[in-house]
This record gives sequence, C-alpha cells and structure tokens, in this order.
Amino acid sequence: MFLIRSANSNVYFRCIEKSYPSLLPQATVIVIFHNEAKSTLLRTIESVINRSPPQLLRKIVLVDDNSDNEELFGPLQEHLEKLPIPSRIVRTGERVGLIRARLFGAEEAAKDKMDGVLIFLDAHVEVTKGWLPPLLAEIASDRSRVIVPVIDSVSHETFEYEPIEDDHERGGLDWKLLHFWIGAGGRRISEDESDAFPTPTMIGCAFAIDREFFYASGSYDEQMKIWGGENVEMSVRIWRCGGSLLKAPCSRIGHVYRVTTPHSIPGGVWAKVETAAANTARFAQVWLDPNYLNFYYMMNPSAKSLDIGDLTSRLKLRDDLKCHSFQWFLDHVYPDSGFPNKVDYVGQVRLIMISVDNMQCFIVIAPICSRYRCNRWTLRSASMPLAREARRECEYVMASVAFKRSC
Ligand SMILES: [Mn+2]
Repeated sequence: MFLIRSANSNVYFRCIEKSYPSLLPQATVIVIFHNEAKSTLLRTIESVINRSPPQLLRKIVLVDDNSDNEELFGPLQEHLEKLPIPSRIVRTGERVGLIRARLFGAEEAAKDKMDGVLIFLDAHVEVTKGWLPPLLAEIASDRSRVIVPVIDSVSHETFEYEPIEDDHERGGLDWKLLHFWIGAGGRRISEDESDAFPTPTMIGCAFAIDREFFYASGSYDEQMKIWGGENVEMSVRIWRCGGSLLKAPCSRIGHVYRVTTPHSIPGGVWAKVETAAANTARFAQVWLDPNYLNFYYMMNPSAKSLDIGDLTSRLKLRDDLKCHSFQWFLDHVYPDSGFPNKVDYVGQVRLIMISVDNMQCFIVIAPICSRYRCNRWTLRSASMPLAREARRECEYVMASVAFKRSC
C-alpha cells in the first residue's frame, strides 16, 4: 500500500465550483498517537501535506502519548525531517490519554504564533483533496464556529476508501449521553446541499477550531481521563456557551474505524469502560439541568458510584461563560432529541424484532413496572437501511414512546 494515493471523495459538484476567500487563517494540524502503525500515521500526515494548499498549512504537531513501538522513534523522526511542511514531534513521557495529549499539542502549536486554526485529527485518517478550505472559510467568517468534515470510512482490512451514503448525517446524543449518528432532520438552513449545516454533536476524530476560541470556550476538561465523553462535552459546551458546531459537506476525511480500541488503557477493557463512564458522568454533572441529571442517573444507576473527581473549575467555567441551559440546547439545537424533560418511570425493552428484508422494525415492548400494571405496546416504525442502525433507531423510537406514557 502506497503512502500517497489519490483518494476518491464523492464531493458535490457544487463543492468543486465553490470559491473561497483568498485570505484564510492558517491551520496547525495536531495528531495524537499511541502505538499507531507507522504506515497508518504517515498516511495521515502525507495526505495532509499533499492535499492542502501549502500557504494554508502552518505546521504539523505530532504528540506521542507514550508509545513503545520502536519505529515510532528514529524511523519516524527521519521521515518527518524530509517533509516540506514544518513537522514537530513532542512526546508526553508518560501515558496521559487523548484529552491531555491534545491539550499538550495545542500548547505546542501556539509556541511560534498565537493566531490561526487548530485542526485535531486522529492518527489513522486520510484527508481528501479540497478538505481544508471549507473548514477554514467557515471559521474565517465566524471565529466561534467549530467545523467538522464529513467522515467517510477507510476499511481497516483493505484500506479501501468508502464514502458514506448520507453525508448530511448529524451527530446526536443518546440517553446514555454518547454520540450517535442521526439523520439530517428537518432543519435545513440552506437550499445548497454543499453548505455547512448545524450538528448537535461530533464524533471527535476530526475538527477545526480557532485557537483563541478553543481556550476561551474551555478547551477540554483536563480531569477527564484517557478517552471517551470529551467529544460530547465539547459539542454541547460549544453550543451552549456562545459558539456553534457545523459540518462542512465539501470537506471529507476517511477514518479507519477499528475493531479494537485505538486507545489502550492500563487496566484493560473494564478500566476503559469505567474511564469513559466517569468522563461522561462528569459531563452530566456539569452540563445537565437537574431534571435531566435525574433522568441520566435513572438510566445509569451505576454512574452514581463512580469517582468523578472535583468539578469546581468546570462549574465555574459554565457560570463565567454564562452558558445556556441544557433545555435551551434541546430546544434550539436538538429539538428532535426525544429527551424527556419529566420522567416518572423507566421501562425496559424486552423484545425487538427487526425485519431487514423490508426495512421495517417491529417492536414489542413489555415495560417493567414494579407497582403498577402495564400495557404491552406494539409499535411499528420506519427504519434505516442497515440492521445495526435499525436496531438502534427502533430502540430509540420505542423508548421515546415508552417514556411518554406512564403506566
Ligand atoms: Mn479514530
């Protein structure tokens, strides 16, 4: 597999015709890695260099979060020295996790010049032709915009580039406060399908943000550990504290969705689950209104016993920035969320049947009620083309209804 290839991206015809201002802010690309395969990491970097207008790319900062793979030292360093764009590698020295490593990279990025745009990329992506100007142009017109590209898929087996079908998908928030993909929704702000559009949340593997705004809006919650939940925290915070999160359909990036975890965690898989859960619980405690926080603990009773650390600085940030409430976020940014604002009862899905053939969900639910007699509902809903997504959508549709009816 060559490091450099011409990746296919099926951009809209209008993207090719689009013109961008000649004066755009410069980007510093920050890539965090931990024992990434050298070839995958270099494909990320080479694609950035080959598919970005050189005048728009200031430098590349690589942050090594305590790798022990030898080819990520001497051989990687040698490769970087030959690159036409300044590329620097900094090493954390101990395992600090994605969140703190990104903060580390942002500090390094600001050492020469304070202005410009930070672009955080996973170490296993491949940017496509034309990916950069759409991101920078949105930020040039409003520095409080955080911009995400369309995330296509790169096969982890063959490295084939696979454009996603619906590039107007948005990021949502499920009832466990995790990111998931949702449809375009009815909220079109423009008739031109190549224009950037609002998305409630981002997946986190690639985004662009003005450097000053990154810090002014609270960068990251430093007490979140390793990985997990930080993407949702940032998304919701950006919206609620004076910014916005948009997706630019003319900017496309391929991402290798891995089968195993990209961020190994000392302590194994249970430590990983618990770390991500504690990060999410920190987000819930700081950013949910009391009724939604109550609902979150009903859905996640085990979250109550997690050690989530001290919240003082994040609560102060929320107050200092005079951020809107979670209710405001739901009303203005995510009206199709289905989050219930008053919950008397939490039920459970007993049985889901999915007919993949005719793309429909048939759901039978038997809510669990301790003290009251419950109805048994049978619902039917439109579905998604993939079984995995259908399952999710079905649960979601079902659950919304279940919560709206009391037993
Ligand atoms: Mn990734």
